[in-house]
Amino acid sequence: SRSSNSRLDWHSYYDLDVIYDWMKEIANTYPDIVELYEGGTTYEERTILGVKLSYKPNNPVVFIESGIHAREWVCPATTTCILNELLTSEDPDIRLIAENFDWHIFPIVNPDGYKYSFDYNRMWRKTRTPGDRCYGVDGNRNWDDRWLEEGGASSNECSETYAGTEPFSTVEYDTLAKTITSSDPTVYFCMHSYSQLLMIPFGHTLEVADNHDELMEIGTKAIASLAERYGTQYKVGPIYDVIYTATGGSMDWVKSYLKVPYTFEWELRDTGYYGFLLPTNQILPTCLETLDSMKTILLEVYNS
Ligand code: ING
Ligand code: ZN
Repeated sequence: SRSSNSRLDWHSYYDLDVIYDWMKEIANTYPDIVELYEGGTTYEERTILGVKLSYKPNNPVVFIESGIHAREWVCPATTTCILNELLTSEDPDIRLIAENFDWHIFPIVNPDGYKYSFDYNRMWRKTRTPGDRCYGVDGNRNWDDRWLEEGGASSNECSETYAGTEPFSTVEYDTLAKTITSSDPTVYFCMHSYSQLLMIPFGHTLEVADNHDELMEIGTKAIASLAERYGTQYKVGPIYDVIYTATGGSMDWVKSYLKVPYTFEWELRDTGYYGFLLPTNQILPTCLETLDSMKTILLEVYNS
């Protein structure tokens, strides 16, 4: 039996305002545990709204960044569903991870783009910053790590992977990076779709993280537990290996600049049949299997 905090039921995709209202509502419902917080601001002057979930002092921090790409709608849906599970689940392992980490959760770090994908163009990816000829910067190419260096990002403002005019040229990720820095995370999770991959650093080169073997070992266990529930098959590996070269990504910056030990990035369902247009009846299964993998990662971190 799944208790749900009204408004959202994870059988549909919801507009930005509905999701933000739900976040405000859970902050009111759980005033001792949930606190709203502003992770940054956007070009169109929206707030990048997040919540902090904390059951006790001195917990290590898990930061979740989701929805940097507008059209990847299953990401905000999954992230809000996971947030709801952390508050309502009675599974002892979920209670353990919920209560022994502090959670900084940002379901939609590109609210301008998300809104635009609802109202005007379902396939929108970037922010909504205007250029001379085209709109939008790719939020996952604008971070100050090998910015525009080795490939996989573009200097053409009309490209889907436009890196921006300089590192952190977007107010969105300039402000969000400061929030991440001050949250001092031990664990950093990013949510993307689609491809069914669990990725670790780096995107820029074959160079691997200093704790690559540990991340691979944990990631391998995580995709095994993800597969248990419905048989969904994932692959694990560095971004550069399993998907493509990309520079200026948030996880690479968090790993190389903040030296966060545990960094993982999901490419959620599916493998391309529906792609970004994942049917709504797959939201809840995607959430539950993703949480299974997250639980495995965090139990490993907790016991290490
Ligand atoms: N994929 C990611 C993208 O930004 C990625 C893959 C992850 C690249 C991390 C760089 C760093 O292109 C999607 N689906 O957006
Ligand atoms: Zn993405």
